[in-house]
Amino acid sequence: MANDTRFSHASEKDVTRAILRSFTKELDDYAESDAIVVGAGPSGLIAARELAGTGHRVLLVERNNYLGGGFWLGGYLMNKLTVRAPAHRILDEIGVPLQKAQDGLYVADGPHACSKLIASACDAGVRVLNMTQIDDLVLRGERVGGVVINWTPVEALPRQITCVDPVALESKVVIDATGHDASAVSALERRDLIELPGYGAMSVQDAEDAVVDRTDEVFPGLYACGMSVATVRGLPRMGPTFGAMLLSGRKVARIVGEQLSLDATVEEQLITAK
Ligand code: 48F
Repeated sequence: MANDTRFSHASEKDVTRAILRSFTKELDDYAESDAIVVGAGPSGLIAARELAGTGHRVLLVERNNYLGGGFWLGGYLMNKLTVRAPAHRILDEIGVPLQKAQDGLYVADGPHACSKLIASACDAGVRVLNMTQIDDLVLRGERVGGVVINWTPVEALPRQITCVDPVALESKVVIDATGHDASAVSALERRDLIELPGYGAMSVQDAEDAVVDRTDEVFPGLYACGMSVATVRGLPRMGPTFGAMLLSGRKVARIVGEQLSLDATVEEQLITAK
């Protein structure tokens, strides 16, 4: 009789091949996707989750090993997050316990909220490339058509000892969710295709509404959400309150989703007309 308390047999090469085949298959499948979200902070995680949840193929690219960006901590290394109404409803939806600090201001536990958000993005079907940094964009004429990536350790070493060419991934749209850096949009600034004013001084009260209001396409095929919107539009920073990250991520997913559906309809009509 089989003893089911013992591990089943697998040798070293079997383990290596299982990892390798699974990873390369996924990378092959996602060399072309509907949307690439750059940056796995709160805004990127929500944007990716909502787009994948509506049936789109979404790849999330993150330069760190861990996902979550600034969402593990609520500011000054204290792991309690604040969100203001109405954004608390998103945390409620994904099952994050909230404490009411005062009317319209809620506190969540950072590790609990962040891990739930990551899990909900993965559950929705988002695929992740971590330890991967985007250092440029693919441009097709006047439109963004993908990202140029390399391993983070390669990017972190001096060029003279890592002459490793990057590779590129194609997508219908790219979403810059890289926080204050606005890394994807910066690639256009380097070519004088866009101006990047940088974010302004902290104003909790004004910044959150402004970031959500200005969340949109910033260049054909390139969208921004979260703190990168503040950098791209010259808006105030909001400090350690995260409601605008969640609502901005949700808003960009809605705009991108509508655009992708519209493009698919036009494509179908063209095929039928042929
Ligand atoms: O900074 P981050 O959490 O961005 P966010 O979603 O949220 C901002 C808040 O955390 C906070 C705030 C509001 O309360 O002011 O700062 O806008 O996450 C950005 C993620 O993008 C990754 C980075 O490691 C982080 O996880 N990232 C940045 N540049 C690149 C990148 C790049 N070039 N390639 C890949 N990932």
